Amino acid sequence: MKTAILSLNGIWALSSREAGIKCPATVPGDNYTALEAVGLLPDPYYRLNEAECQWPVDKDWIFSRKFDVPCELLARPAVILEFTSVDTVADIVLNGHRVAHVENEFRRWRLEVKPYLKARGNRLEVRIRSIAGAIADSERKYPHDGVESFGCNTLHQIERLRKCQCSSGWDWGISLPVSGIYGDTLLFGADTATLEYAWDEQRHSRDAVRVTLSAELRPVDAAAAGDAVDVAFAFNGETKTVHAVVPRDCAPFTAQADFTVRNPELWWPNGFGAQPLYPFRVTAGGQTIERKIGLRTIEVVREKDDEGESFGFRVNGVDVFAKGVNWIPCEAHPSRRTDDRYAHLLQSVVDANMNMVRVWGGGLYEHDFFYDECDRLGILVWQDMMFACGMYPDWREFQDNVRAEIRHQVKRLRSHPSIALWCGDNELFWCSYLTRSAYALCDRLNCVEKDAIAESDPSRTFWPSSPCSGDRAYENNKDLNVGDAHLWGLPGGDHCVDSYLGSRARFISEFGFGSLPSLESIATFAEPGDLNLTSPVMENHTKKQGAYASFLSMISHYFRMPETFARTVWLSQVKQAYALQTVTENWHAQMPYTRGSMYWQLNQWWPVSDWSSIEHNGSWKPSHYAMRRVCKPLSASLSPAGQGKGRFFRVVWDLPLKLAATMRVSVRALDDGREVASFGAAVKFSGAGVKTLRLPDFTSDARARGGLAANACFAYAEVCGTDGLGRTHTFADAVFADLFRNCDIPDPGLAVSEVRKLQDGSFDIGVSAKAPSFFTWLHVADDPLGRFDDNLVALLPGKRFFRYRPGVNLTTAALRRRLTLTHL
Ligand code: BMA
Repeated sequence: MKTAILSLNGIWALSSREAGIKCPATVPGDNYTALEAVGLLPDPYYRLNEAECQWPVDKDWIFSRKFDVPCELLARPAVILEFTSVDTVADIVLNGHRVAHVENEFRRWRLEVKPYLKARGNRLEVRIRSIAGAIADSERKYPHDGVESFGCNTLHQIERLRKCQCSSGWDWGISLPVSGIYGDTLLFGADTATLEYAWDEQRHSRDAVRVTLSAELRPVDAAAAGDAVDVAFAFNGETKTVHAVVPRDCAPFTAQADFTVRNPELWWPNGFGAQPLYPFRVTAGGQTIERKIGLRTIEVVREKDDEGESFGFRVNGVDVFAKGVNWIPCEAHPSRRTDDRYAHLLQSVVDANMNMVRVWGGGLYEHDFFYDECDRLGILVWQDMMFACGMYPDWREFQDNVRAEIRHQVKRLRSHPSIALWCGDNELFWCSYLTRSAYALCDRLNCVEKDAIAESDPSRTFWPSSPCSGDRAYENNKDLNVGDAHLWGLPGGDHCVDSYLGSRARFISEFGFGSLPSLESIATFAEPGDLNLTSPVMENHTKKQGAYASFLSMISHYFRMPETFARTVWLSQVKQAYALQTVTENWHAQMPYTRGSMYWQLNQWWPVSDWSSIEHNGSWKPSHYAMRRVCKPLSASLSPAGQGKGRFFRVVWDLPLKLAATMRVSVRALDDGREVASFGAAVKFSGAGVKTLRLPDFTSDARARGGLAANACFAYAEVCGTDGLGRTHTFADAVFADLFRNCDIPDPGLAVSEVRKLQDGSFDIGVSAKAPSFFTWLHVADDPLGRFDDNLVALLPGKRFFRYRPGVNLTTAALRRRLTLTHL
């Protein structure tokens, strides 16, 4: 917030001389959204339209507008023109004067423009160089070898531009190479200095936290040297004013004030406690920054042991198993990255009992709202710097640009309690074919990042790359006993999960299994005639070569071949859920050797077949419900068929509390669910841990199956426990003794027995089953934001209630009409 602010958001004009185009454009916004709105581009997501939407990449674009300036603003000693983000290479021209040349979507631009302003009829132009042209300009200027893409984006050498790297396509992404102006654009007045950033540092002792608040100021011009600025810090009921003096060299300077919070209420990750936030405000020269901080310590713990070195997060002294997911930008059109979308996706993370997201390096340093929500919800953030899967330049100008970008982003974000770690990039060093010179190139960039981060936020760990093994040890990233790991391409991993169950790593920051989007999502981009996996439209809506073949391979390994397109779609989602759940359970049960697992990926950039657990329209895929189950604080798993190590029942408890639980496994007949054998035990935890119990192996031992054939039974495992705070935790799931496809699974005769609308608008839905039902899937048509309390579950014969919270207003009759039940 700044006094005497003039917002320049709103309707601008967008033009391209070469293309002979002039149309309105909303700022903040992008050229694609503007061109689509006036019919100059078709909907790029529909059928094969993507190919017709590539021409804007060759055009220069001008965003322009007129404005008047109120006299009180013009009367200030300095008037600053601020752009939160300009994408990407552009000249900023005010009343015919070029006031800046900018080359980085991830930097904020603050330009002193008072000399060029007048009271009425100002004209501001942002002349954005075509993306292809900007890359070509750079190639002419720096014709170095070395810059390279590892095959993910369609624009050759987009690595030369500091722009969202996936904007020209990824192995899940449409190529939508936008240009635009994002975030707020405004003018504000300043006297001596601008207030640039504000952050906190904390020192925790037994009953108190000492909080040092800092503000960074930048003198408006050289004449300000020696001038004084009063900087007021308001925090925790106190205000302290610091009289700061502009240094002689007129460099940016810092003012600080100390506070003590007694009996602090600590901030915890989701599941471990509450997220109290303490607001603070810094005011200087009529400018204000407001933040909310959380009081907590966070460490990345790396301790040598017999097998290598541990890797995990410790918050307020408590080890937190990271149950997380990777985040990509939530929409290809920057204009559609709305707060509602962020809120829904991040709420879905905590509703699925997760506590960490990784902001992946091929996308964006996210909007402020994203981090505010993570703070509020207790989601730890693994924050990559925005470099992914490529070889980046190392010439001086590029390095300086990167240094300024990182300083800005880290100082912008460092007061967020949710941010757990800064990471240098995504997979720059991972590719085994890196040559020595390429390696050295990456290393030089990494050193620039490391220094810029150390200087901007010494309080957090800098992790060089994901994956890697530590400081300048990125080359060692194949050693799973050290650092973080991306577990892709395990032998046979597209076919079944067995190779995953035989592997382990300290911290799995990526692994994943793909699926098709739901039929409802497919209907947004395809016509009935396109509904075939190898149709051109369906092929265009997967960007990973061979994806459908691998889906079919895994489907046919576990399940009987689907006979319809609809069944293929659904089984692709079920196999994704099954694989994610089984693998996550397995890693989770290796705690504390393994200290975190983050699957690839939460969300979608457009409607596509990819690895996400939430669809583009916000609806939860079966896999999101499965993750919600396995990420509960108390979970259990039976080592699944195919592992060949006998039978283990593993109970995992995540919280630093006592827990007394009982487990029960019943072996039941597939045809009617009758119990033929059972095993039970009591388990006690004194804190987080894993208990492993050996059971008779019902896959190989017919007695343990009560004489039933392996393909005629299943095991139903249940755990119920009470924690030290008196709360009850439950978990239940079914496990087969044979592959699903080998079993004759009866028709469970599912029926909706009743639907009751509750006062708050949600519904209780009774579902009855005559025989056991597996992967029971409830779906309400045309309500993507609606949510069940549980889904994709095994049902024993009888009746079970599900709670549904609709995303739209529904009558009971409408709900009944729209509700469908599916099963294996
Ligand atoms: C990774 C990511 C992405 C990619 C994903 C799926 O390793 O870092 O670059 O989209 O796998 O292939």
